[in-house]
Amino acid sequence: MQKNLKIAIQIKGRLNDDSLMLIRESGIDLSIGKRKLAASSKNFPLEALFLRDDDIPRTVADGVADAGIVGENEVLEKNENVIIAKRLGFSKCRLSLAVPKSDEYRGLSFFEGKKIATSYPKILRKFLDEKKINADIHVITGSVEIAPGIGLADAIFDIVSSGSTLISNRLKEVETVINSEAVLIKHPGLSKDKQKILNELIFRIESVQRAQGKKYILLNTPDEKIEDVAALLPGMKSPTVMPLAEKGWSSVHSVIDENDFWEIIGKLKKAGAEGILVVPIEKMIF
Ligand code: PRT
Ligand code: ZN
Repeated sequence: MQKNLKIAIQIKGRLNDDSLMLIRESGIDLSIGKRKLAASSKNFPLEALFLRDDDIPRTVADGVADAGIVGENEVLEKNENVIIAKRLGFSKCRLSLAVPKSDEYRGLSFFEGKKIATSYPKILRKFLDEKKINADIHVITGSVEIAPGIGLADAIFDIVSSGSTLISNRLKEVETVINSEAVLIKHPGLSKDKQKILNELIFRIESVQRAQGKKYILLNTPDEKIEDVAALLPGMKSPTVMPLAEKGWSSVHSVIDENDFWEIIGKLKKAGAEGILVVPIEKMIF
């Protein structure tokens, strides 16, 4: 009997939706029970455990879960014995030092002897030690950004994404200490069977990730223009060219990057392409 891979997922919060979507897009159906503490799959040997993100690194280190999806910031702060198996590319943010907007900032020596409020004391301590800065770390959980305004600290060390929370609290970001994104972590001593399931999961995740930002393009072109049109389409290897029922015309298929989309379409039309169709790609498997 094959054992299931137990994967820890944030129960609610910023990571929950994207984590579940990634699993679904990997073709894994999860039936989530009413109380939403655990879920199992009928079409893949996987079980999900729903936890607070702070608890995920330890749960994976202890082997209660075999793997987990969590912010890299939590992995670094908790410093548990886990391995990052795959970077997932969502929930991107950074951990930064910020000071009151009105303060003059000339460099890290600003923090010498100052009080810094944070929920990430270990990451901050390591950074300050490396930079040989002596500062007082004041640990608070939640609403760190209000600490300078109410006189609780001189500066903060917190997660920044768009930067609007800092602006609305009259703070400015002065040093980025780490960049973070959601990561798939695993227990260091996974059994062979479980590692095999994890490998299959990673293979599927990579196929989904590869397709992100890519479009499948189909177009018609007079045969004499095939070369000009094909030169504009990088494709996975080279574009697929098929004859149309109408003599002297062909259909060309390829994959393009969403970012290059409008530029390429304009060039294709100029080169003689007609009837251009652009469709989303769900997965790309090499
Ligand atoms: O309840 P639980 O403990 O599970 O959740 P949580 O409240 O600890 O975490 P949650 O759900 O808020 O975030 C989970 C993870 O998402 C974090 O650990 C990060 O890895 C990642 N992430 C990405 C963020 C942000 N972006 C983010 N913007 N986590 C928090 N924020 C907060 C930040 O604390 C600050 O208050 O948003 C504010 C800043 O956002 P901007 O856009 O105004 O700069
Ligand atoms: Zn948390």
